[in-house]
Amino acid sequence: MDYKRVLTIQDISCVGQCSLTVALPIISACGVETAVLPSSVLSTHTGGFSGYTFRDLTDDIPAIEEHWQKEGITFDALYTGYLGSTRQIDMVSHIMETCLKDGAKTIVDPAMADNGKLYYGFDSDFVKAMATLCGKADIIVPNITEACFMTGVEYKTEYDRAYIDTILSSLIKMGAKTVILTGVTYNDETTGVVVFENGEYSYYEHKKLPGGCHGTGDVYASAFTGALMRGFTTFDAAALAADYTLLCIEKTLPDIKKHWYGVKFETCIPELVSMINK
Ligand code: PXL
Repeated sequence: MDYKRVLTIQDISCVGQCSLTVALPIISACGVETAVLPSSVLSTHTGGFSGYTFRDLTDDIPAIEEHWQKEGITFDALYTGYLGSTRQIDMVSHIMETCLKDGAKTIVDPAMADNGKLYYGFDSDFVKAMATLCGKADIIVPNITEACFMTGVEYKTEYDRAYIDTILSSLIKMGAKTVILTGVTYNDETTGVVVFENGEYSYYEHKKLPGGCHGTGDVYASAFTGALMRGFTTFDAAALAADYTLLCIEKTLPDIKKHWYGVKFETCIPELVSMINK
């Protein structure tokens, strides 16, 4: 088996099933070495808890990068999720240039917004910086809200293919290369992900569940990264990640009142391992 090493940069929310506590187990379960660079430590994520702690680790990043350079440590891919500041985004851009092997893939999930709103603490300067980072990445994994914030396209909850095409062309104008646009819904029964690669649109459509959960974007982008590193095509990795995320949501929904803060992705890891090794 081809053994790949991915670096993922995002926060650690100690409790809340998102960012690194999701990326590390999911990418590892895919059979891929997963190095982490925690950008900050929070007691919980910011989506529904109050009074959480926040330790910014930005100042530690340059020394970590320098040490890796001294040791000759490089990565086959870089996958970024939630980042805490524009300064952190600049540092991630630098790491893209110094710590990756030739031909390494860069995957950016601009984790900063959902359902038409920015997450707590983000502003238009952050959106601009994230759009610049997305312009440098090989693959971006935004939801419709994030895509709209970065491109200035009006956010809509009901739309047609022409609206999605407008978002895609605006992302390409911004500098994006391959786009995986999540949560694209054209009718009441189904939803899916759009894969836009080499100017070609494809759509992986699947059933729509009666509710959503916090943290599904992180589960999705992590499974996508793991599958891509295991040699799946972009479309097949996007489809596998959708199937896995759906399974995780299905396992969580019956208990959503108590378990409102994340998805029970651990319960579906055996299925993820089978899907990856098929
Ligand atoms: O990508 C989700 C996420 C990650 N990290 C932190 C968050 C959130 C979403 O709310 O608050 C700290």
